[in-house]
Amino acid sequence: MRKRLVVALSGGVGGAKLALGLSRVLPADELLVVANTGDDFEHLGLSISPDIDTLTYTLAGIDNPATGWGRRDETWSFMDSIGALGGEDWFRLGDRDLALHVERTRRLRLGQTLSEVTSDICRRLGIGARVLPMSDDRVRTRVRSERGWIDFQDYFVRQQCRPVVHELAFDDVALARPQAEIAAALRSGDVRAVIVCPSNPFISVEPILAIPGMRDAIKASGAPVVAVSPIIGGQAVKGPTAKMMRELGLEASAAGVAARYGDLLDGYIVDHADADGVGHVGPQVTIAKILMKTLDDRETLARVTLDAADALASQR
Ligand code: FO1
Repeated sequence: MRKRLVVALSGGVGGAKLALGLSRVLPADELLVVANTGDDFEHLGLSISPDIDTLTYTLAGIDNPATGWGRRDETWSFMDSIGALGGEDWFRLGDRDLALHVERTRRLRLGQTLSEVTSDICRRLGIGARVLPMSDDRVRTRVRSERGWIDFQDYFVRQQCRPVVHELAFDDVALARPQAEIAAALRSGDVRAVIVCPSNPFISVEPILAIPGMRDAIKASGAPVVAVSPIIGGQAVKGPTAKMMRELGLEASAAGVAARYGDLLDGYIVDHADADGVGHVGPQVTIAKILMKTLDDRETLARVTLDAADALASQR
């Protein structure tokens, strides 16, 4: 019986790009995308899940191509009015995007789980693949800078990643349980590959792996685990990955990211620019073009990643 299911771990804009590539080369029922929820926060009285929404909008083809987050064809009347009233307008919520946050908040207050809300929104947006939060329990990423602990979105958006990061914490992760369908999928024996998307390892992937039982479930799935480097030529494609690695005293390189994942990885997809630096990393390296500018780039990288996983599986 051929193993069918691809489980992708994703957060942020880079992860969503590869998730889109995977969704275009796999049947809908063969892709389950695990969304980081450590970036979630309450803002303006709303429950906001940025990485879920970035995945949802991207897979639905309604993402803002310029930013990678939020929706295309947006209007900003609400933000303009909030600003005029002296309210908080540093976290940009477009009028169409705002409706999602208001509706999700309403349903969560009714007692629905984040998974139930997310699944229904994906269905309404015509997304066939499963997009699920890593857990239905609350996890919050916080950053310790020279001025003490700050919430993630305050660091990432309001302060535009300027503070120096001395430490990261995922509050309440020790109490969080892997989302039920994800845990069941990993136990099914039906997993073809676990793909770690090119997301920031610290803020997008480690919250997922820090959930008790998640890392073990991935390893026990029997599937090859293949990551795509989020670093090209020593630089992050987007966001603070390289800066964070330097501030945390780590080597800001593709090899440094592989080392961070430890023994989790069986395969690692690295750009030509970093081919020389990854000779000594543990996982089996595949050199490919990993900068995704076009839709075709996304699909090609998805195929390269799946081929690497299949090759590893056949070696078992
Ligand atoms: N990122 C920004 O840099 N500035 C914003 O104003 C902003 C608003 C925003 C609204 C909704 C949403 O889903 C994401 C948004 N993001 C914004 C991105 C978000 O902060 C990051 O994508 C993740 O939290 C980190 O990957």
